[in-house]
Amino acid sequence: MNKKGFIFDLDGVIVDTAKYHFLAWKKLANQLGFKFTEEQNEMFKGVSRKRCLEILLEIGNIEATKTQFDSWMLEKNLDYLDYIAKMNETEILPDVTRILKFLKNKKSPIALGSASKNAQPILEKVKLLSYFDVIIDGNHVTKAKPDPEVFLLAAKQLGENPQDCIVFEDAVAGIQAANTANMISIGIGEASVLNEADFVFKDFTEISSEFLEKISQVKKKELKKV
Ligand code: B16
Ligand code: MG
Repeated sequence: MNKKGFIFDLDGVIVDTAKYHFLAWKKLANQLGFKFTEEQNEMFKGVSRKRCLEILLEIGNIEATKTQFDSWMLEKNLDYLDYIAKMNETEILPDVTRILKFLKNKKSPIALGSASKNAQPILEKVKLLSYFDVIIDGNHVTKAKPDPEVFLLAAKQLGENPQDCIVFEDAVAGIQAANTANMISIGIGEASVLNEADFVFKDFTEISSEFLEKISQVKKKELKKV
């Protein structure tokens, strides 16, 4: 297997922390006097914390002062951290560990490319931190997906050319970021939603070692050969 770099998004790819984000945002919305639904929470996937609060306040039609905005962001994060504190290995999504073990055995460089500022503690809680050579998260970037900054920085720190990187993502904005970075994009989720991805799988149980070996031999522009 060639030395391709593999970059994983966190929420929706490695663990399903979206449910905890939802509970924390819902609590804040209810406190501010309006409802927040799971359907609305879909808009928050892959989106930065600050942008999520902006969208939430648009939904509730609420104007906030800078002080209120900052304190609501902090409050939401503290509630979210309470959920994170209780996480363990059982929350790793199906076959993620198998794929990470396979790549590690092949000595493939592995990075995390996530919008979350809580990425490192989450990986520690689920005991996956040691698989990652590089962690790029919301603390390291200034531009949110679909900007490719997070993935380009991950490639740089892995010492890989972007065209030698493969990204696993569950959010449309993340797939767009990977494509703009000229990386092979693999969507994890619904094909109808992630239709801009080079490949889409429902989850990692559908990804074989043979497939990983094959895409490791090609660049994005040669994908038709796979
Ligand atoms: P935090 P990802 C994203 O993670 C989540 O999908 C998104 O809902 C969340 O707002 C964002 O992280 C920021 O998270 O509040 O922990 O900094 O999918 O990019 O791994
Ligand atoms: Mg995600």
